[in-house]
Amino acid sequence: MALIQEISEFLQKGRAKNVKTLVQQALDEGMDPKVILNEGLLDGMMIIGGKFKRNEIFVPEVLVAARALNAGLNILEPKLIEIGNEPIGRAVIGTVKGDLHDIGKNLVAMMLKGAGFEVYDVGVDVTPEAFIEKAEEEGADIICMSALLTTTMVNMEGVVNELKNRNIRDKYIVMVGGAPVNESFAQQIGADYYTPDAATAAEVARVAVEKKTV
Ligand code: B1M
Repeated sequence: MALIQEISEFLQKGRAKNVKTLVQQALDEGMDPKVILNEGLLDGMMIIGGKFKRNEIFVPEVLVAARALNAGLNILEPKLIEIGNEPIGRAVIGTVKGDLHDIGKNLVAMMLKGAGFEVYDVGVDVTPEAFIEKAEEEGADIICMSALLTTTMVNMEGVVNELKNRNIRDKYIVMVGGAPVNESFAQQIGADYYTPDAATAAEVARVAVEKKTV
């Protein structure tokens, strides 16, 4: 079996140690780090995303695959920086003010990473100011907000309003999600996108950033 395919398959099985060893082996054999990233690691993570979306696998399997992805990325990152591999976009993600739920948000962050984004995770209970300051600091393309409580989803609007107050609303794509959130709520608060799950969030973010940069 080709080394690249083995990396993808071990990642899907969540075998972090094997992924780490094989990524190192691929580098030692002189393989292009971008090929290892795109056709090995990210390919495996996209397959996991698809299976999760179709309910063929569940949160624990996604988390172990994500751990394997991170193990591979840790080996690959210095090489990617060396050759100047540009991420497909930069995303700031967090759970909104008053809300401490982070499992879904972490899954979305991992899928974004798996889709080739540079991800800045600002954590939970995040104020509008903190979302925006991080986005400005890192030159983000997209701000991703998660909420799990009906009492906190309203705080998503605070971020959109604060972007408007600062006259920078058009600079950012705003995506919202989480169990109580839906399409009509997203439209009502002036967000650009609502997505129902982590895999869709990564797909939609990729397309939205591509559209933004053309
Ligand atoms: Co909380 N909790 N909780 N809780 N909790 C819920 C959400 C609740 C529905 C349980 C219930 O009553 N049936 C309820 C909310 C009711 C409501 O508002 N309608 C609730 C409550 C009330 C509370 C407390 C207020 C309880 C209390 O203290 N009285 C309290 C609030 C604390 C706070 O946040 N201030 C609280 C606390 C907690 C724990 C700390 C114990 C724990 C959180 C641990 C953690 O996250 N580290 C917890 C948990 C685990 C849950 C449940 C059981 C599971 C949530 C979860 O992780 N789901 C939840 C009940 C339930 O959902 N069945 C519940 C798995 C996760 C993968 O799904 O986050 O929906 P989810 O993410 C999905 C999608 O929504 C989407 O992608 C993910 C999967 O692909 N998605 C996005 C998420 N963010 C996205 C962003 C996007 C796009 C997609 O774009 C940016």
